[in-house]
Amino acid sequence: MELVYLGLGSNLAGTLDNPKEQLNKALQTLSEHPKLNDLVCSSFYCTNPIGPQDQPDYINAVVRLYTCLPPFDLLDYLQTIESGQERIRDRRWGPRTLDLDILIYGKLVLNERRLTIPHPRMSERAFVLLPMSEIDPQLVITDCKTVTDLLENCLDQRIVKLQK
Ligand code: 5RW
Ligand code: CA
Ligand code: CA
Repeated sequence: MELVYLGLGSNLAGTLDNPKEQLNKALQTLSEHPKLNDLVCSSFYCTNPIGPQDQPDYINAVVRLYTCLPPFDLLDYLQTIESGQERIRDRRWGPRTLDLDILIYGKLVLNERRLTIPHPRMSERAFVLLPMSEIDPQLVITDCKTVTDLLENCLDQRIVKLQK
């Protein structure tokens, strides 16, 4: 079994009521997979968009789980969930109903066209680090720094914890 952290994001309601429901639906689907075990989800956070600014705020969260799925099988499953929730691949870094990213997969380091692990920008994003620190504040990311250490460089990014 590998310890995996996923990033969840949404800033479009799609056919649901709001982006929060997109995350709730994705969580439900993730938890139904027989090979994704012991899911723990952080709080949801409302976050200013990073990248293009002409889009709504995001709802972001992080999930920790255990799995025996190989990384590309896990990626396939995440992309199936994204498609099932009407993700439209419009422009790069544009708004979306659902984004599911593999942030960390055990101790794996991978640089391939479809998949880079650890996620290349996670160590500078409050919308990843703050929810992650809720689950595992002492988690070591880049072989030297903890999530909590890395968060210190992200204090300028606006992020608001939502009530559960
Ligand atoms: C684009 C990440 C540029 C880093 C991207 C960049 C987001 C987001 C994106 C998300 C928030 C990817 N995804 N902003 N921007 N939350 N708040 O999930 F430098 S696009
Ligand atoms: Ca992403
Ligand atoms: Ca993605």
